[in-house]
Amino acid sequence: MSRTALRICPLCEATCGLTLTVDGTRVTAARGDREDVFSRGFICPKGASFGAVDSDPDRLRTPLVRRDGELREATWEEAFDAVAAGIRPVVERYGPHAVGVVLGNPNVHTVAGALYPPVLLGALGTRSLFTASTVDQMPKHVSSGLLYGDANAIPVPDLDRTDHLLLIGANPLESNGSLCTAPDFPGRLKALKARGGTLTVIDPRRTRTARLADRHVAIRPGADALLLAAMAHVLFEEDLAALGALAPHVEGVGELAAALGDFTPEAVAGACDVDAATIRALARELAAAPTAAVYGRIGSCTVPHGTLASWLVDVLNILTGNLDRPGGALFPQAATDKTPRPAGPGRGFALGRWRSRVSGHPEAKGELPLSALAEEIDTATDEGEPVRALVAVAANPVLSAPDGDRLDKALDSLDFMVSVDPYLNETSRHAHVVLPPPPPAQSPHHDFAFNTLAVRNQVRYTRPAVPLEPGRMAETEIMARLILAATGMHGADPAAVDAMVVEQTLGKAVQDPHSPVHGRDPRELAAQLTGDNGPERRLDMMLRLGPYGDGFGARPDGLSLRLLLAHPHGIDLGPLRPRLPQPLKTRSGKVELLPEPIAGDLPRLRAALDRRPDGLVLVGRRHLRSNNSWMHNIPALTGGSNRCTLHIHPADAERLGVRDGAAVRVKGAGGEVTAPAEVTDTVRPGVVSLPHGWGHDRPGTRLTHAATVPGANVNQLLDGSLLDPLSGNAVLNGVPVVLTPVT
Ligand SMILES: Nc1nc2c(c(=O)[nH]1)N[C@H]1C(S)=C(S)[C@@H](COP(=O)(O)OP(=O)(O)OC[C@H]3O[C@@H](n4cnc5c(=O)[nH]c(N)nc54)[C@H](O)[C@@H]3O)O[C@H]1N2
Ligand SMILES: Nc1nc2c(c(=O)[nH]1)N[C@H]1C(S)=C(S)[C@@H](COP(=O)(O)OP(=O)(O)OC[C@H]3O[C@@H](n4cnc5c(=O)[nH]c(N)nc54)[C@H](O)[C@@H]3O)O[C@H]1N2
Ligand code: SF4
Ligand SMILES: [Mo]
Repeated sequence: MSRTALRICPLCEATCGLTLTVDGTRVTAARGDREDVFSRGFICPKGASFGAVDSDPDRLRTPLVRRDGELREATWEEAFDAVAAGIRPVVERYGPHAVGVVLGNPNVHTVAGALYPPVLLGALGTRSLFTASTVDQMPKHVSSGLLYGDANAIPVPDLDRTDHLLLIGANPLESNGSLCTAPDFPGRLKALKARGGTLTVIDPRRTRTARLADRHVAIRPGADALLLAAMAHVLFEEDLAALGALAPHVEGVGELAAALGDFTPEAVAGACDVDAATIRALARELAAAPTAAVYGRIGSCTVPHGTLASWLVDVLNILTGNLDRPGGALFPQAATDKTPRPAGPGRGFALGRWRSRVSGHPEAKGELPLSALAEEIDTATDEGEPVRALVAVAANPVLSAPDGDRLDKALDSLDFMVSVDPYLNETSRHAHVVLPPPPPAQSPHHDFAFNTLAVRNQVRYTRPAVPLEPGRMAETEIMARLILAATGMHGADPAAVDAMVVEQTLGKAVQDPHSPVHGRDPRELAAQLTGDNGPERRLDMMLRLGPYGDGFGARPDGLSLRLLLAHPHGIDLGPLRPRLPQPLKTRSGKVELLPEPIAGDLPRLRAALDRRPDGLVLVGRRHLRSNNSWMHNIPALTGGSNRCTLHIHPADAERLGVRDGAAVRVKGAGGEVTAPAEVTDTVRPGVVSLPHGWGHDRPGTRLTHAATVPGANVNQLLDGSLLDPLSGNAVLNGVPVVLTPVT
């Protein structure tokens, strides 16, 4: 007998509500949940393959523990014994920083990934933290930290109400959006056009998104910060800057105008390969639109001036009065956000509080660059101990980060490594212990991360659609036990981890004069929490303390887990609303338009005015049916146009003697790879494109299907030395490469 169950899709940032068909314990179909308050029935091909992703036979069912060099199936007890025995001696002998933690992208797609890594890091006290953020959006965090005093205060474009959208280095028709959570992003762009709005896309490739645009500007990769600086320059020069209601909340406008003096459209045109008239037109259109939003993503972040480009995106929104107004770019307010404090000066954002041991990279948001992970393991210095033990959670840096070959060797040299991962893949094959989480249908879901980036305030929670299979352990429990094993409390009740967090959080809340529970007894509050388990009680607590919460009775209509469970399709909390100055945590209490670290980085941008790459540069691309490195094992999601080919413009192909379909050798600073050429004029001349996440040809993995079409690892072309200096983010786009046809 089949039944249906609701499950929020964890396969990309759009967070669509799915209706799963379940036969016994197997998901046999997935369709869009038409009653979902946010996604209203939308589904994409990846979501439709939820059942195949969920039931992939290569998913690990039991823990693996290395014995005599071989990873073998083991019991959970043996696995956690091995974790405790592996990590504790390293901490005791070499100190906490010798234990590295690597957190990958799926942590933002799981309940466990939101609730437990912060506890692990707090308890370990290590500074050796590396995450997927530094191969992704760290420039945006740094820019927000400096502008607003809060690295997580990221404005999102008001897709459904804007009159003019300027997309930079984003391809939501393939990615379904990022740092802008919007189920059916493509439909929302079409609606923008249908209501008479305009769409402009800046991308060196004529993507599916670019084809939808009213204007597509095929910029030279890596030059966006220059183009955006020139647009801001035009706003000042032509007296188009109009902050409107923002003016009292912003400082540094005059200083900014002076700092951008050199960046005229004529001065940047050569480096951008965009003519000055077009740049002026982009600025004028932005200023003239009744409302407008500038939005930048991967192509604007993973470049040498990623922080400056990310900052300039917000600068343009601010100068045109579009920040924090409907139709512009606004700060969402999620249901699990902390109790909003009253507006006023905050503690500000600090960068570089410590530095990486080998190359001296400054920390950003408590993290060191993922590009520096290999050297932090394989290089001894007088500065301290190398990383000798590693905890990797949902991370595959061997494919996702620069120079996987070096990282491969470094991981092999570790005293101990544990991976929390459903697959034995390029990274987890190096672990001494692999702890496999259950498939998504057996896990609960709430979008702690993405609701803070959503184009509409809403809240949804789905319990596991299918009960845990015998022998499985919830990922939340795996993480709680891992924390205990890593911090000297091996064998304690995992519920103690949640209880401790509840006690600490409520203890703080009752002392906070702005909290709805100020002055109450934390034990009385803890006793009121509902939920079947620790993570549910923590969700209940966060909802009740949050901006829409019931305040444990203070606002009886407010949110709680109980109310959320009574609304299985979610609760709509309304459109994005202006919030300034409340979100600001800068020392001045204002938006600090020209922060010192940014001003200090402008000379480097000025130096780029004269730069013209003389050879080919590489950019990435995403395919709708893929997701980073871990979905190539699903037959339904591979094949067709989802292939690891090198896109090359016909003019370049002709000049270099590259034939369509023939193998080409691509050489970069970190190594070389071979891929079949796909000659296409969707890339601009001078640019070639390879997707990332491929290269499934390493031994010792269990990815049966992926190994049959392994593709090439584009990140082997990088040596890890190219970074955006302020954020430590890897440069993944606009990288110089040399091609030779394979004969
Ligand atoms: N050249 C180039 N490189 C890039 C990019 C690019 O555009 N170009 N993009 C970068 C970006 S944006 C990102 S975010 C990174 C991603 O980098 P990573 O996070 O390292 O890679 P992913 O492939 O997302 O998956 C990480 C791991 O999570 C595991 N996993 C899947 N589901 C779960 C789960 O529910 N629980 C747990 N514990 N594990 C799970 C997978 O098996 C996989 O091993 O890659 C970056 N690398
Ligand atoms: N289908 C699918 N969806 C995904 C993912 C996936 O792997 N597959 N990954 C998820 C993740 S982790 C993330 S972070 C998001 C990313 O979401 P997006 O940022 O929308 O992803 P991309 O498709 O990589 O789009 C980046 C675009 O930038 C362009 N570009 C490259 N260099 C430059 C440059 O210098 N300047 C400009 N202006 N453009 C440039 C590229 O040609 C590309 O079209 O997608 C998420 N969704
Ligand atoms: S768009 Fe993203 S969240 Fe929605 S169904 Fe597709 S993969 Fe899932
Ligand atoms: Mo990402």
